[in-house]
Amino acid sequence: MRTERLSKSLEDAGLDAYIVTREPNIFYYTGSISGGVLIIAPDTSPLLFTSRLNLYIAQDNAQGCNVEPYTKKDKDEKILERLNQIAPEKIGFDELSLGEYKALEDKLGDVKLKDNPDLVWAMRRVKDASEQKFMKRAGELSDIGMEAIREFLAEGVREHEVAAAAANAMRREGAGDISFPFIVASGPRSAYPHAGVSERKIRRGDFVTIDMGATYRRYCSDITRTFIVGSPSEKQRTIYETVLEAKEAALPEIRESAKGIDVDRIARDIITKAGYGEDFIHGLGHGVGLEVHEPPSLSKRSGDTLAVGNVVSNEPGIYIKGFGGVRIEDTVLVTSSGPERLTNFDTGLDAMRV
Ligand SMILES: [Mn+2]
Repeated sequence: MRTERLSKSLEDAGLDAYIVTREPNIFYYTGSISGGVLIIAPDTSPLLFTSRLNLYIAQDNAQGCNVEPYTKKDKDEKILERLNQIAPEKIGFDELSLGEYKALEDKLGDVKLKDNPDLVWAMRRVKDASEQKFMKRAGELSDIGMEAIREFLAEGVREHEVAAAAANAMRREGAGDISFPFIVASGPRSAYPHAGVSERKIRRGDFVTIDMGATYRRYCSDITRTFIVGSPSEKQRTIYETVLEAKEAALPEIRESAKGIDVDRIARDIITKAGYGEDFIHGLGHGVGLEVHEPPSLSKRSGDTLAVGNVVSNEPGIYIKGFGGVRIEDTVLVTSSGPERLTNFDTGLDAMRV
């Protein structure tokens, strides 16, 4: 039980109890999508408080904990009552709003409240066998979505129609949802890493960058491909090949004990040598799991070291204002025998021409 593992990790962190409030964390520990407040302490059974609205789904799905309902009115009171039963000196938590923090601090007297989301992340960043299985399926589903886009994408269609084609294909095959709002960035808009989706009509000669993902059992995939409508210009070809080379050079470095900062540097050096260092305006990658952005990170400032079971994105990019941009991204699992791509859609420039 994950709740039991968290409970056992409290002592080393100098904590007597822990409050979980973030929805993905509640799901991670209990399997319930009800949200609520989970209170964990050694030698007591974990207790999930949830709203009356989500009580039945919590009762039916939550594992490794007892479930109790709260109303808006008695929520604080019930949580406080439970904490008083445990009588801790120091309580850790994943996330509390300033208001929640102050209200608790006020009523708890001498009890110390300590924010310690790392305790949860230490567990969540290492995906177990079942999580890896779900993430592989999420990766396959996003490949299916990208294939639907390749078939649909053409001069004259609009960005939002492109997104719809992929969402439909992924859902039909069993995706629970999309991992995050689509990015369909065509023409000059492909210079925006976070372009969203517009009504722009795709034109001949456009780069079209698609960044999207599917969820399976709530686990995310994250994939980006840049298509080219028609034939690439020489500059487009150079930029595309540079980004692809950077991504391919970084892939074998995504392995056990590698430092996030070093993996980023491998890709960044290639882009810098090609003269586009200033145009690679984000980190190389981020962790992926129940959330599409989580630890560990691959970047210039990363302090993370990769371990078996980590899942990270590998996504170099070049963005030139007024001209356009290219990003190519895969979701990658760190295994004991090296990196394993969870997204396997084509990357060669010829395969990206529509
Ligand atoms: Mn990403």
